[in-house]
Amino acid sequence: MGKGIVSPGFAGRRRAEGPNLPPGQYLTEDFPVLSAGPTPRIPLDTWAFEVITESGQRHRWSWDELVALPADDVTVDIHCVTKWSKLQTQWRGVAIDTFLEDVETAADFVLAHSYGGYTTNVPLDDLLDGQAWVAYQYEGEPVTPEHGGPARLLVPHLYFWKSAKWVRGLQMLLEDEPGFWEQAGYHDYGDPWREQRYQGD
Ligand SMILES: Nc1nc2c(c(=O)[nH]1)N[C@H]1C(S)=C(S)[C@@H](COP(=O)(O)O)O[C@H]1N2
Ligand SMILES: [Mo]
Repeated sequence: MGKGIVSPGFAGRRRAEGPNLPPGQYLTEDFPVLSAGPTPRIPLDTWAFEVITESGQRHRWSWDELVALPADDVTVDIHCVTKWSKLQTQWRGVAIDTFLEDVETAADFVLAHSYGGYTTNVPLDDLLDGQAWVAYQYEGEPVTPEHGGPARLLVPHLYFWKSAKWVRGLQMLLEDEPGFWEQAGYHDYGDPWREQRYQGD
């Protein structure tokens, strides 16, 4: 993602457009909140994350099981389709690879589901090999409800609408199925570096 090209001493708020900024994006230091509906509040004792295969098998993790899994601390740039980008955000979360270790699937596609009903689709390959996480800490603190806590999907190499807040599960699919924004005309894949904002881009 071009990290390290800009020297640390130059990483201040006045950094101009550069190799870290996809086309059409501007930098922001704030962390805007973008939610299509009300913020769900999910108590940790009822929270769960599920992987559901195309044959209907369910794999489930409670909150305590989630936080007991090996976690990664990652620093990533995030890019919203409304054109803000935020560089070097820090998260702690569990790689999607970890949840899929014992899951048998022939699926090529995933539909992520959130508490509250939001959905978004991502090719399975884009969630593997340390490219995506279920993130539960942001900058060393629990992810706030507005930003998707208790836990959100983090898929930083795609536009940020793919990073489902309040994630509750991943549904494995043999055929691609558009999610909430994709049905509304946003791009099926959403690569910020190719500026895939809308269908047809
Ligand atoms: N469940 C859910 N996840 C969501 C959204 C949403 O409305 N609901 N908005 C998406 C969009 S468009 C963006 S840009 C990011 C915003 O995350 P933030 O509010 O933490 O900045 O969340 C994404 N994930
Ligand atoms: Mo967004």
